Amino acid sequence: MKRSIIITLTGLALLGFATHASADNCSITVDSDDNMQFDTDEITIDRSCDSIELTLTHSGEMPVTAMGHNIVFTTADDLEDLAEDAMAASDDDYVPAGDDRVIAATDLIGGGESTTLELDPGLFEEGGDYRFFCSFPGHWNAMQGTVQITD
Ligand SMILES: [Cu+2]
Repeated sequence: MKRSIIITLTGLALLGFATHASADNCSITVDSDDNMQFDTDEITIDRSCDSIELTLTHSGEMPVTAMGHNIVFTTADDLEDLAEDAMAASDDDYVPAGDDRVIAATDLIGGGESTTLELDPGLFEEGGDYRFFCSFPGHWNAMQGTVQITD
C-alpha cells in the first residue's frame, strides 16, 4: 500500500516537470541509495532563480551511521582536501564548521529520509568550476558530480 502511494506521487511529480519546465529549474531533487550512489552526476544551478529548493532523498534502508549521505558544494580546486578534512568532522555530521571551502551543505540523512536545502544561486559565480559530493567518510570518490551554472 505504501509503495503504491509513492509511485502515485512520483507520477504526479513527473507530470509537473513536463508542464512547468522552466519553474522546475528552481526545484531540484537528487536521490541517493545504499549502493553509495547519487542518481545524477550533474546539478544545474540556475542563477535566475531567487532561491533553489534542493531536496536530497535516500531511497535505501541503511541507517545514517552506516550509509549517511549529504550534498556538499565546493570548488573543484577544494574538493579533494575538503573531502579528506571532512572525515574528521564527525561531531558536525562530516561538514567542518566555519570552513569557507563549504559553499553550502544539506543535512546528513539515512535510508528512507529526505532533507531540503534552500540554496542561494548567488553563491555560485558565472564560469566557476564547482563540484558537489557526499562528505560521509569514504563516499566522496563515488558520490560526486559537476555543477552547471546557467542564467
Ligand atoms: Cu554518502
